[in-house]
Amino acid sequence: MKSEPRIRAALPEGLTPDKLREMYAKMVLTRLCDDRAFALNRQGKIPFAATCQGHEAVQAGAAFALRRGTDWLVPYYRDTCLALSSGVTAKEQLMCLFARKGDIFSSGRQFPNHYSVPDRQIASISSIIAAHVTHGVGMALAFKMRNEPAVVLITFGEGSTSEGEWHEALNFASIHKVPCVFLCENNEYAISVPQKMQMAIQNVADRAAGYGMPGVICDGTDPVVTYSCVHEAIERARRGDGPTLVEAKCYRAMSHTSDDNQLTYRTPEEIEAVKTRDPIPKFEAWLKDRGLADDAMFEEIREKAQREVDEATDWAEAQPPPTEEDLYTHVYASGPLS
Ligand SMILES: Cc1ncc(C[n+]2csc(CCOP(=O)(O)OP(=O)(O)O)c2C)c(N)n1
Repeated sequence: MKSEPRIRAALPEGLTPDKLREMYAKMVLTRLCDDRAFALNRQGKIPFAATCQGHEAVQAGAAFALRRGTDWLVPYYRDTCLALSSGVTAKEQLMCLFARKGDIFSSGRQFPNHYSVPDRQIASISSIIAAHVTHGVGMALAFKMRNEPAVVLITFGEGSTSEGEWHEALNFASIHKVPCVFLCENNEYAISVPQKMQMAIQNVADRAAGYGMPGVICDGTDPVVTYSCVHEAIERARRGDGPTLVEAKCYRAMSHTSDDNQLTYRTPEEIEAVKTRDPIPKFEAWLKDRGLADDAMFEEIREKAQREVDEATDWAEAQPPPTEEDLYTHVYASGPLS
């Protein structure tokens, strides 16, 4: 790592060589968790999984742009890497997939990636697509009214931008200069619906103009580029200059979920082509080019992540399932109602 001092000068504000390697490690950990989830599903051990393969770069870049302990994340169901990069552990991820009693996201109800981790500034997500965008704007408005420095990062896919609530949220946020950032992870599909059947424009970012906020496009297969765009948008929001819509162009490498078969709407050639855009080898090349990592380091990171996922799997599988009494946890208010 002899060239680090020279490289450091060229890195975006807030990114150090160690942070870049940590970012890479989170991307690898996410990929291995994702592979494990699908393998467990095919083994009949877990009923359902949602993939984030192809989204690792946009999510790692965005997570590292957040000010930990201050900023809030309002994610959607595809945000495994955002969550794992924001303090969620592989054990917690696996515990949720196995629907064990100790699942801290959804109390063993097995709706994967429906995070709710307030102690790590991750708000509960909504399965109703785009509904959480209004929730996130409401949170950001509260931070503004209380003069708190927090910025809220709200994520969603391009299909969600067809929902009325999405438009209402952006309109309101811009009028009131609410401290939030809207991050669209544009993977070109909403389940089986390609973007061209979803909207008559090429870029989701163009929608920002209709609400009087900046719309920025970034390469969502590059974590450093995404980090820079999201970081700039977050600091703009923190200064009180209002929200930004960032569109990170990425892709979905697998079927929508374990219940979907992408071969019913994608050609084998398209699926093959998508593999050439894998953000992990791309980031490896970026790190190597700058003398920030080498093959031995990648191997070490991969082995460590594999051990972590293996241990998390064995541990989570051995945990007890929820009991009958858990059926109503988080469904009705507990304690006396006043
Ligand atoms: C209001 C609503 N309509 C339909 C669905 C079913 N649904 C779940 S995910 C999804 C696709 C969303 O696509 P996009 O926002 O592009 O995100 P992606 O899954 O591609 O990451 C749909 C239509 C839903 N959950 N909520």
